[in-house]
Amino acid sequence: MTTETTFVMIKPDGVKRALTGQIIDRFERCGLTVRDMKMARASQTLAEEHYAEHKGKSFFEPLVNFLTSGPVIAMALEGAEAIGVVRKMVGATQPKEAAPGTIRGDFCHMGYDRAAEVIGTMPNLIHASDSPESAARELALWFGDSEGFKDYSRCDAELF
Ligand code: FUP
Repeated sequence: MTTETTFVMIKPDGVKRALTGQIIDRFERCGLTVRDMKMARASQTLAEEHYAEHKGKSFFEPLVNFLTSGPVIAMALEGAEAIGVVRKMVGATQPKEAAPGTIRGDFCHMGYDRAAEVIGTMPNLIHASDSPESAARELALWFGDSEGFKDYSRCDAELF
């Protein structure tokens, strides 16, 4: 088992819907350790860099506008195979395809389709790194050189 740290962000729709506690609870319950966390408002530049892989696509501009439309919660989460585990917990990109039991599947309701049509991009609550390379890039982008709070262990760490 490889211990990994992944970058996770609750997007403006998740913050505005007051879902931050329920979402973070899921990660804590499955044994992940919070190494860093902050509430932040992405600048235009940060949002464009975060979604650089989508530059040039039709939804890029609405996506950046959406990400800068309100505060987000940015997190560094550590655990065994954390990158893949968190992606599974987040669910499919399109809310209507996200399985029940996943964060998007459980919290994105039918109104999300309409919202996507209106704003030109899918407001799907949460972002999570999809590979070790993107985790390293996104952690550096949002948290800089900081290693986060490496100096503590969960009280149940010995059990896992
Ligand atoms: P994910 O890794 O699941 O967040 O998905 P992507 O990196 O493929 O997409 C990033 C964001 O772009 C999504 F959260 C929503 C938006 N998007 C669209 O609006 N339309 C698309 O066709 C694909 C992505």
